[in-house]
Amino acid sequence: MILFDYPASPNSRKVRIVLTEKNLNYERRIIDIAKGEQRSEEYLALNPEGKVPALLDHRPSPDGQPRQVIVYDSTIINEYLEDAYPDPPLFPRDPASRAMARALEDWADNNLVEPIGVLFAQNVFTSERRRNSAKIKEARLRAIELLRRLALLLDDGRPYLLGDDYSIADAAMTPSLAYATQFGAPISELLPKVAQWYTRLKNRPSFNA
Ligand SMILES: N[C@@H](CCC(=O)N[C@@H](CS)C(=O)NCC(=O)O)C(=O)O
Repeated sequence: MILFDYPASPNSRKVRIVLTEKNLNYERRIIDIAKGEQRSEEYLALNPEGKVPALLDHRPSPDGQPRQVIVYDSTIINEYLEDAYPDPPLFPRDPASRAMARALEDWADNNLVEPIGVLFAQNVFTSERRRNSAKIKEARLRAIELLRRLALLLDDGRPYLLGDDYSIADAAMTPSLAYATQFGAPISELLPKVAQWYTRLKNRPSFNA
């Protein structure tokens, strides 16, 4: 398998985490999005969306013919990985819990990502002199406000978002949690249950994927 990714991209990291959790070997091809490589003709032929990540796998077709499979979008790649490589599973079996896992992943991608995007842009793409400290403070607080939703889930003492087992919901939150912490959202002070859960995520080998 080849993963087309960019080290700092949270969506790419979400897939690297799942590949590692599933003990899958893969090669990395870095697409430098800061240089616009995602819009090269060669890459667009693989992923017409012009974004990272994308995954290339080799799997025979249903009639047994060798075949290259290209999948893009982190959520869809992770669902493909679950379907193609079900062990160990990262989606629960129970349909209601599966729906919850998907809802949490979707929330991480579409809601939590918003203040994290601001923190990332301010801290990584903006020179220290031009940084907007009011914007940074607001984004940190917004991240905390959003993460209260996870604190409610974790309030009953469960180790992971869906209960006893690590799942795609935990994997999907990890990149944003890592950036929230790195860029100063006061999680350990204000949301101790979230901080404890985050420590659990950090202790898994996939955290460094
Ligand atoms: N829904 C897509 C979003 C992918 C995405 O936005 N990737 C960003 C990096 S995290 C990217 O490639 N940005 C470059 C661009 O939009 O030109 C996914 O989950 O994979």
